[in-house]
Amino acid sequence: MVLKIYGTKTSTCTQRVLAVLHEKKARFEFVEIDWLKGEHKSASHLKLHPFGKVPVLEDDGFVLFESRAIANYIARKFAGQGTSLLPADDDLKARALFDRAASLEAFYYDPAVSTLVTEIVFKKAYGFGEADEDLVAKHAAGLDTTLAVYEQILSTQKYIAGDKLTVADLYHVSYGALARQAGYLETFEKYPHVEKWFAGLLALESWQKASTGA
Ligand SMILES: N[C@@H](CCC(=O)N[C@@H](CS)C(=O)NCC(=O)O)C(=O)O
Repeated sequence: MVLKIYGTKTSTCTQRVLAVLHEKKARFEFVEIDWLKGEHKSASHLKLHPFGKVPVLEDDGFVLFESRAIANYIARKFAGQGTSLLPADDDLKARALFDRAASLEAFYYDPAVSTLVTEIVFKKAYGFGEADEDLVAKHAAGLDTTLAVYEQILSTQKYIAGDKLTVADLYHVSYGALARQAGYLETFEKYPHVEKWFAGLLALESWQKASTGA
């Protein structure tokens, strides 16, 4: 049975998972959840995702929510095809560097970019009022501090977890792409290694497909 993704193609978290599926050249069925109709809060969707969000993976009766966990599951399930995307299980140091990259994304990068995008893009798009300028300033500074550290890391390795593309790189793309459009392109461009890394991610065919819903 082909695995199923319940998601919204325009959502950042769904695009994170789609990029991994395309990078792994995995077959999947996509079930669009229409936010405008409130389908993510329907009784049937709440059975799959108790927070009423997207995305959700369903694989032969196994149900999983949280986009990064889904990304890792896909990378392991399709280990024999497409780009590897995870360090070898028996490589202690590569796994530690992968865990560090995943933590950097979750605890430093994502809070900054997701707040900036929510305040500047989503609030306007969904009519939720004005951006909170104090929050924007705080997270703009947080993004700059984070990318300054990334610059050091990326000056000695090609990707955020080492010299190979991993799911940890792909975790970054969807919110980063929107943050760049929302006025923070210069924050990336200020750091040449970061800019080279991120431009490379944006150019991946997997990301092109994920971001255009192809
Ligand atoms: N940490 C979760 C976040 C899930 C999430 O917030 N999804 C958003 C789309 S990116 C959503 O469904 N928002 C609708 C809502 O919260 O009502 C993940 O990575 O899957």
